[in-house]
Amino acid sequence: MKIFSGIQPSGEIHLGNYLAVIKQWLDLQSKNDCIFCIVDWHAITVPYDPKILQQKIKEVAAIYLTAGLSPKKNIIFTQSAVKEHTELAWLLNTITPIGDLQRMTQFKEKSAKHIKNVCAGLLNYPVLMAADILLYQTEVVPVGQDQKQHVELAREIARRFNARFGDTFTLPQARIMKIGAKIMSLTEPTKKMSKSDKPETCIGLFDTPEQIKKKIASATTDSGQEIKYNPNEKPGISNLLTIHSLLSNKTIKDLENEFTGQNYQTFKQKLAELLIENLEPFRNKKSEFEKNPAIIDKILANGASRAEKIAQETMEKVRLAMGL
Ligand code: ATP
Ligand code: LTN
Repeated sequence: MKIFSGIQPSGEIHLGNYLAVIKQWLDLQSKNDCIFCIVDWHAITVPYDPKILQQKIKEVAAIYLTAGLSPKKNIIFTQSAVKEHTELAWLLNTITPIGDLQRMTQFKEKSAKHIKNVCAGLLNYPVLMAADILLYQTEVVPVGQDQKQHVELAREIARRFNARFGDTFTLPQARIMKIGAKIMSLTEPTKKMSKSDKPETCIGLFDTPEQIKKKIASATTDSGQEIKYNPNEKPGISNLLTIHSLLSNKTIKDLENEFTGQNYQTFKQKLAELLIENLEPFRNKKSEFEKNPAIIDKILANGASRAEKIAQETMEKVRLAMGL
């Protein structure tokens, strides 16, 4: 199957990105044609620091590689290196009703958060995302729960384009994990863990053991002391159980049994140990890539030239279909 997905080079890549998305990519890479993108044009739709954007792009690439994504088997590249993404986004803008964009949950949330800086790019964000997906005739888009609505819109845009200009695009669909599709904030477990929130709300993949211990120890838990999964009544401990389950490959039921009669503090200590162990490769490899940034530049350049070939083929079809 043809797979496409991406992560924005904004903020610190966190456990939610890793458990809900990168882990899916790792499962998919052996049997599918996968493209993993670093979506820098999406990251600049909210205020950002141009001086550190390139460093952030490399950091995301380092995370992809450290997690175990193969640059030979998969195409790994930066969105802005393939100009066809903007060309297709513009063309798709002409068939996308503004109303569809205004009702997107992410647009409503982000425009409320950045009230003084609501640019047209933030509204058109899902059209660029549709272009990313449709350029590569993608069948499956592995993402977290919050991006499902955008993938559905991409499918609708493709359907509309095909109906108006003739069969051109494959209709994509989202792939979402059954457990862990939405990892919650450590301090406000009814909100999703997000890159753009304060550091104490999320575990970054490069966090030190001390930071991990501190953040888990102060993660919000619920009233009572029982280690029981119940996202409505006990969102804090349920989120921590989900994280444990995804890292240890134990079911939530098994974890509830294992921790029967124990308190939150003991559970949190065990979870912190598990996180420290699982994130160790990220901390170690980060310095390796920092010492030799040329490796990453080469991988991204190679990925961009492979991606560009596919993107150009699609664009030829699109221009012809639209009479351009
Ligand atoms: P921001 O919150 O600042 O928009 P983000 O943390 O959502 O950033 P993205 O680059 O937008 O990061 O997301 C990359 C991928 O990670 C997307 O597929 C998204 O659905 C997924 N994702 C992000 N946060 C979570 C989370 N808390 N739980 C599960 N998946 C998540
Ligand atoms: N909007 C996504 C990032 C993204 C993406 C994509 C994901 C941009 N283009 C194409 C999958 C496919 C987000 O995670 N916020």
